Amino acid sequence: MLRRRNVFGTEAVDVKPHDPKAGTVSISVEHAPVLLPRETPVQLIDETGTTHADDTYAMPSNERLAAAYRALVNGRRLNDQCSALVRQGRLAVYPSSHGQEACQVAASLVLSENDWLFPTYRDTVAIVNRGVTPEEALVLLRGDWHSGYDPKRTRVAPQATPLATQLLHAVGLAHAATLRGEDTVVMALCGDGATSEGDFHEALNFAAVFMVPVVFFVQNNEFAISVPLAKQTHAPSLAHKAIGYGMPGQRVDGNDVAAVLAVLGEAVDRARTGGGPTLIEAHTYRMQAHTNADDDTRYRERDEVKAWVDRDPLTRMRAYLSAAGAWSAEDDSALAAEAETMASALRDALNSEVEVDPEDLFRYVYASRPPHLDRQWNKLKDELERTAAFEAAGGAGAGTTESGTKEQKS
Ligand SMILES: Cc1ncc(C[n+]2csc(CCOP(=O)(O)OP(=O)(O)O)c2C)c(N)n1
Ligand SMILES: [Mg+2]
Repeated sequence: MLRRRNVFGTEAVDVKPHDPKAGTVSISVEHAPVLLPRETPVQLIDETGTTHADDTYAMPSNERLAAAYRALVNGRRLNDQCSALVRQGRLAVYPSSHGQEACQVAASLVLSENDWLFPTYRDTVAIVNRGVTPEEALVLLRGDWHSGYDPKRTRVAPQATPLATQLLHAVGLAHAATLRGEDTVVMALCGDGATSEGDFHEALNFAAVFMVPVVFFVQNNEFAISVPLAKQTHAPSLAHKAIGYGMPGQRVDGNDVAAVLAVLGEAVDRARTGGGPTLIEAHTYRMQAHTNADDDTRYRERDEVKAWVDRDPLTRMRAYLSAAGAWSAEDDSALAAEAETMASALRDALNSEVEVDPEDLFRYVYASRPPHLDRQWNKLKDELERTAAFEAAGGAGAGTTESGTKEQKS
């Protein structure tokens, strides 16, 4: 018999360990209701900056909220700078988390140094907040061939583009850490669309059965490119899926950084003290298009977007901190200067030209290169050599030489 923490309190409950031979189950039906999320998302500060006391989740300290607000403002500046760099041709693509910064910031702030973060393509602000530099984070999105950072340095896995694949990796790493006796919790991020993937199911099922210390954090931003949530699932909420796996689920206002910090923090504590995984759904909104390659005016009304702009995560936190006497106009100026310094350094870094080796396109996938890739490389090499020879002979200007002009006339 194992002694595990009750999912919503410190009181322990006796549960039988899963033993397939004995046919026992890991949690009894009478405990099932504590796994259900709330009917309405947890909210500690509403869009006007007004507080709502909660019996389960305590308000974080003003010091912690001020640190979170600084990260929100820097995160917004990073998002908007990256979107501008796409338009300037300096980044190939940027999936912005503009509007989702409260989730981004809280997901990294609740982790300790030994913990790991498993992000998606949209989570650049979260990984920068954990210590990856903006320049490193953007190497992939500017079109280089690999991740620009060492995952082990900051304990941030590479940003995953194939949906939900990172959830399995996250569970594997967390399980391995437990077997080694390490004090490591893993935060695994995904979007609402990713919850329809088979990998999502497999990751949650494995994590629950083996009581793996992982927090699944779904940023429900209402869309998977142009597919709205209503076409994604018929579940009462995404957090309700947790009970099907036997883990607690919770819903939180994803634009209230105080609530996201409290709810994620509680789940991280539970994971760290042997209480197993949790599924958390943040209700937020993708305020901009999916990426620069998407036109969101084709599938959603401007009024809908405007209603979410009114629930901006930055505005309410500024209002709360100011009313609490924990933020001043001078703090605004200092923070704006800090954000501009970061944005300017990022522009400089991305305005420099990179030297890439075209053969890297064909390296590192196979130990020895198969014939079809060899043929492709030889074709490209030939093309590059002919271009180099053309440029060495004067390039486009070669046609203006005397002989070239004569040839053209003839
Ligand atoms: C396995 C897989 N299938 C399809 C895609 C194409 N795709 C890229 S982003 C995306 C939408 C994902 O939506 P969601 O999980 O809600 O994340 P969001 O982009 O809203 O952050 C899709 C379908 C993919 N990247 N991977
Ligand atoms: Mg989404």
